Amino acid sequence: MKKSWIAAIMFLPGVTTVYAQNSLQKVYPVNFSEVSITDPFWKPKMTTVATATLDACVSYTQDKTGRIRNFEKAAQRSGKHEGIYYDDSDVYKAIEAIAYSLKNHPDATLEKNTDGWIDKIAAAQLPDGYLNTYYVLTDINNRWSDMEKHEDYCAGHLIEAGIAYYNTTGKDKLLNTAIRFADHIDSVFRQQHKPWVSGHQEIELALMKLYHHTKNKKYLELSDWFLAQRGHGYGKGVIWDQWKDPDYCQDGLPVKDQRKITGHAVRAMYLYTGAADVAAVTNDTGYITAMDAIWQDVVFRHMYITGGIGAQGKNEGFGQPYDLPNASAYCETCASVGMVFWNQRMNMLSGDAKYVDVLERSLYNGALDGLSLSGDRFFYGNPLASQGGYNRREWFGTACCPSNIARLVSAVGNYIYGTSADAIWVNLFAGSNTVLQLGKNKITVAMETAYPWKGDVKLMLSPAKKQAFELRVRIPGWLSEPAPGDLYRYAEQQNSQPVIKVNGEPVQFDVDKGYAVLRRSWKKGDVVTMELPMKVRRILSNPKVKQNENRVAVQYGPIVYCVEGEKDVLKAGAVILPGSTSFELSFEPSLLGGVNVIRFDAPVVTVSADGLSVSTLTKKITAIPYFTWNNRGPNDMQVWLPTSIQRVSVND
Ligand code: FUB
Ligand code: ZN
Repeated sequence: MKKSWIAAIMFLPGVTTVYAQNSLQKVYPVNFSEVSITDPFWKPKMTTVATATLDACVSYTQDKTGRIRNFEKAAQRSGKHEGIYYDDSDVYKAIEAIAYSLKNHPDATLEKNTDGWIDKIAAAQLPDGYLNTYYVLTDINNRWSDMEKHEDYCAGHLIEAGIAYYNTTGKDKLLNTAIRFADHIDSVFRQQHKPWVSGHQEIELALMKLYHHTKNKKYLELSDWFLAQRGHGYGKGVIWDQWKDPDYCQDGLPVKDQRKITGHAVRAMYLYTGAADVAAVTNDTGYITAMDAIWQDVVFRHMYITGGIGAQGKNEGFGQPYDLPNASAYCETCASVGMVFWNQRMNMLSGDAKYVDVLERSLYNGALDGLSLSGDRFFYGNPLASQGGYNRREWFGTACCPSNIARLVSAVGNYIYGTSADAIWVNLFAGSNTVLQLGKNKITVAMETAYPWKGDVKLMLSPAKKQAFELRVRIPGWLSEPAPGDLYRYAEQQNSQPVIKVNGEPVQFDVDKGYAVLRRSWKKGDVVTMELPMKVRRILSNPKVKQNENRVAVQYGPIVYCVEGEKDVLKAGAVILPGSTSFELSFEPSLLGGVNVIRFDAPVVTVSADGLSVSTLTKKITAIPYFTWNNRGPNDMQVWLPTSIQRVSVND
């Protein structure tokens, strides 16, 4: 197949973005390293990750489990492998998170310790470039025999870590180790036309980062090659031979022929992120056609109101359309992180704000829920209802989620701004400063906001020289609907629009794919303000979601709320929210790190002491942001509240 390779695009700090002619890519995300976060919501979270989450990752990786010891032993080529065959990836993901965090929180001790890890990792690499402690310490002759054994997945995380660490520190040891492993994979498989279906996708997106970093087309070709391996019956290993379920890892059909979401949620998200990255460079519309359909399937039929995905534990992934159990919702933290990655890429390819709407929902709800406010406790799954026995934990045997949420939060600056040849794009609302290159001009941009608690956003633009360009500001989709498609709708329809002013004067604006487009010649000191009318909204599910029948969820801005129980005082499952309920909103600075709460009078079901009669008592209920639940002890919780007594229970 003939491919038209497009000019390389660099996301590296200080490197001017090249807008490829005729490229399918519409938006070029601004890298987090170019964005300084001043935001009252995100900055404290980044500090918590730097001070608590990374400590947890380091101590569990290095001291409390054998992950680093595995590298020490592999360097000696002897010793017993500790843990699970994919544990190397946790070390790499922790390094990536550390690298992002060091950018904003320099920490010489942490950096020195990480340098020590990197020495051990590099020492464990075999002379031919292969690097995997599980096979080095078990039977190296078995390597590359079971496509599910995550060798390429670990390679992908090594590549991401190597690039991140180089970008922050300028140290290239890990990056060079990663490049040698990537070259090994290329020579063993692609160059020899030997089939290999990744049993857990990740390497595709990582190779695309390596391609952008090195500008070496080999990595782009290898990434595309990995994508093209799927769907031809090449799979070999437990997924294929024992479970007989190629759809589990999206290998039932060639990627370009896929139209429905299947299987393991994290695998799917990483696959489509990589496919979008490839398509953005090769202009391969086959991937885009497939992903448009798959995205609709995910968002219209499989997505929780929290932006979480993957309803089932049994495959850590997708079930039947509209089957969205709440108490048993799997909604792995990593899957929400993957939703952020993939939706950013879909926005980049389309310039359509609907993808950022979904990204925002997953980020502020499904993903953030994975991290305790203290930063050192984690949810692996993120259910939408609990009887009280489900709590964040310090760590997990399979520990993919902690470092994943750490790397996402540390690099949240990745999702705020974008540029294109003649436009600046504002996607997320977060206090920040950046300097963007537009043509030969530099535009200093500052944003101030109390989002997500308030809807006022202030943008200050100062081009070095006066310049005409478009400022494209996302009009959040939650103003008119909870999510694209008809899976959810507001109980009270109300299509509110923002008020936008430039230098204090209200302006008319066109709306293009969910963005307010402000065209003018911008000059130093221009100020744009946007008022997003926020109000408490009640959300109903599509009736096909049986679990949410006669239930309602509550949202304010992008934040989904829940009711949390209180021992001996309130059972979340007993709270009813009838249609007539009126709400009071208030910001509570000292509650749960400072949050908006929603108060309402609600009938609460009480059962008589003899258990024979049931009545309701009106109580004042305080709903809290879903992502903050389980920070006040092991309480019960519910997102979808019954509208009448008939539906009372913590549903599943
Ligand atoms: O297999 C590696 C990671 O562990 C997956 O992404 C998670 O779903 C968990 O299974
Ligand atoms: Zn995970």
